[in-house]
Order: sequence, then structure tokens, then C-alpha cells
Amino acid sequence: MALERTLGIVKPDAVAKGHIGEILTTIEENDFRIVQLKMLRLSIQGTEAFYAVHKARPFFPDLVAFMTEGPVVAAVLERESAVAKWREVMGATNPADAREGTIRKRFASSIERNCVHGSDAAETAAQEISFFFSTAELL
Ligand code: 3AN
Repeated sequence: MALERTLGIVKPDAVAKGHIGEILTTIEENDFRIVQLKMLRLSIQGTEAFYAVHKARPFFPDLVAFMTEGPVVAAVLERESAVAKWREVMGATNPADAREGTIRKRFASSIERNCVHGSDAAETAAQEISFFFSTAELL
């Protein structure tokens, strides 16, 4: 199978609690190559654009407030079936439903503060990667 790329984000809750290292280790233990990595503070405007698909949802204002409350770590992750595999390693959106051993089961406190993000499809992954990284950074 061909290599695929996805976008992973360590969200502000996990950065604040000191889980960047454990999450990156879990990524590498699951045979992803970390192609690019950066730590940054998202703007309100940028976050609204990134999550535009959720704009009409009742949780949207809280989601934007949460994602901008502190720095995040964005990473481009590569392996076979990267999109599906990263979602499996993250666990269910709601940590209460997440399987034992998944990142959300280990580190997330609620559906809103769920410690990591992953693209949901190959097309979305390409868009999300280009939100954080320039073409030159991905060569
Ligand atoms: P995932 O991050 O698992 O792909 P999405 O894309 O459905 O989940 O949701 C994006 C983010 O919006 C979630 N990571 C979570 O922070 C928040 N979210 C999703 N659904 C809810 C909900 N029902 N209540 C509160 N926050 C939610």
C-alpha cells in the first residue's frame, strides 16, 4: 500500500499538562514518520477557519476558545493508511467511549478537551496540512 499523510495536533490541554513527549512517542511507536512538526499559538480567526465545518454546531464558540487558550503542536504524520491509523491511535472523540490504551483514553478529560486532533479523510488531511505547513516545509 502507498504511504499516506495526515495532520495530528496536540491540543492546548495536553500541551499544558506536559503530554507532548508521550504523545509523540506513541506516534513513533505506531510506525508513523514525523515529517514536520511545529509549536504555535492559534489565532481566533485561524481556528474559526480551520473548524469552519463545525461553525453551526452549538459547541463551536467553546471549541474556538479552547483551541486558542494556549500553544498547540501540529505534526504531519506519514505511514500506510495514516488517516485511519491515527484516528485509531487517538481513540473516540469522546474519551468516555475511547478504547483502553488510546491517547484520548489516557490523556483526555472530556469530549471538548480531548487532547488530540486528526484529519478525518485524505482530502481533509491535505487541506489541514496546508493550513499549518508551506509546500517548502514539506519537501
Ligand atoms: P474528531 O476530533 O474526533 O475528528 P470532530 O471533528 O467531530 O471530532 O470534532 C472536532 C472537535 O470538536 C472535537 N475534537 C471536539 O473537541 C469538538 N466536539 C465534537 N463534538 C462535540 C460535542 N458533541 N460536544 C463538544 N465538543 C465537541
